[in-house]
Amino acid sequence: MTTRHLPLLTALAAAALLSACAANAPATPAAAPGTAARPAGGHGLQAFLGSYDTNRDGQVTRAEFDAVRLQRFRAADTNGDGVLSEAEYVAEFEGRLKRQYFDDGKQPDKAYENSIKQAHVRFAIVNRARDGKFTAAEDAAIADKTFKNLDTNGDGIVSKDDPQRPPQARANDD
Ligand SMILES: [Ca+2]
Ligand SMILES: [Ca+2]
Ligand SMILES: [Ca+2]
Repeated sequence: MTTRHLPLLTALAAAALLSACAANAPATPAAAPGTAARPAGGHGLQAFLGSYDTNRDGQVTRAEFDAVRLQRFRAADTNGDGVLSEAEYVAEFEGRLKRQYFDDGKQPDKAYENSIKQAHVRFAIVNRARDGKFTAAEDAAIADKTFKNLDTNGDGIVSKDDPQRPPQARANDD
């Protein structure tokens, strides 16, 4: 999925990586645009199940995934105009990150600051129209891609039965 994207996206992703490295933050795997809304600070299948498996049966159906995404989008839209501004988008992410730090008994640190910076970068990526308004339709398009990337056996359910490819392998094919 690397070659067909706009050079600007690549540049933005590179900028995010560079700033993360410059601050000696723990290396975060390159965040592909398709994985933009992954759980705060979490990676992989476990984090995905933790966020979206609402009935805790060990698998995430498309209905569960879509319901949580929509709920999250609506909760983030604090002024209720149906779209997310950059501030709303980042605030929603920061809320989840804060909760996670609290749950882990950690204080905000350098990695925390970097995560917030990356959220700003991600907004520029997900807001494809560059109008400062992240729409539910834009979110749905990303969600679709995220789900299909994880549902590697293509049965419409994300579970441990889906062999997960390492991020590197995922970045190099399409
Ligand atoms: Ca479930
Ligand atoms: Ca809004
Ligand atoms: Ca599956």
